[in-house]
Amino acid sequence: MADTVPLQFSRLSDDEMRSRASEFSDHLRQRRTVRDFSADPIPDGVLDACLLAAGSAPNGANLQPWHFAVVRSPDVKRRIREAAEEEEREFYGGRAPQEWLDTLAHLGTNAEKPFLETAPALIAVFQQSKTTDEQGRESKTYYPKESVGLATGFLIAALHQAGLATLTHTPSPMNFLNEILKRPATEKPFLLLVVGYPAENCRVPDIKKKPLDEIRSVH
Ligand code: IYR
Repeated sequence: MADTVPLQFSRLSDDEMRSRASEFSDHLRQRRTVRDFSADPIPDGVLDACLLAAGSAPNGANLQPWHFAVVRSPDVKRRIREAAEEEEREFYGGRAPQEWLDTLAHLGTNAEKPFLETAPALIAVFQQSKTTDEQGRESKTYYPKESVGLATGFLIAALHQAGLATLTHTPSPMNFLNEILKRPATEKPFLLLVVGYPAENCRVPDIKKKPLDEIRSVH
């Protein structure tokens, strides 16, 4: 058992809880996936603060089985775009079953991914199957996919809170990310996050989220 420290936690009034919950909810509900990015740079320090938030996510045995590769180099972004578009051309050109393409059609996506070069930053999120714990011992990780999913959720929320737009991009397979970013085979690409500001006059699909009574039951 690790040493213990006092929990930092402050209880809020009922009213304060309700107003914080609804303000946070309203703010997160404004987030939209953006596919049309401006090239404007991100201020120094913003991404690192968001990554620290991501790294605080709950995870299996506190092994923190994630790695975030931040890409700002135009040359590396270009190589990622070329490799992703190659996969996407196969996906849209035959690999994806027609049923999948039909379900996706309303989003208007295709194999062209110019945002991978336009956006000021890409964050490749990797899931580690092995990691080194605080004592320097190598360990197999537990619940790596769930852990990395939670960390990515924290990251997307933090980036939104910081005033940045994101796109969750998952070219499949994404193994080219290991090669380009020189990550070991024990790390599996989980998601490629495109980060920046929306282009001027950016438009997004007119889609709706399910209402509460469709996503929750009370027991
Ligand atoms: N990875 C492809 C296809 C795609 C799949 C789903 I499911 C989406 O919600 C969006 C896109 C692409 O990025 O175009």
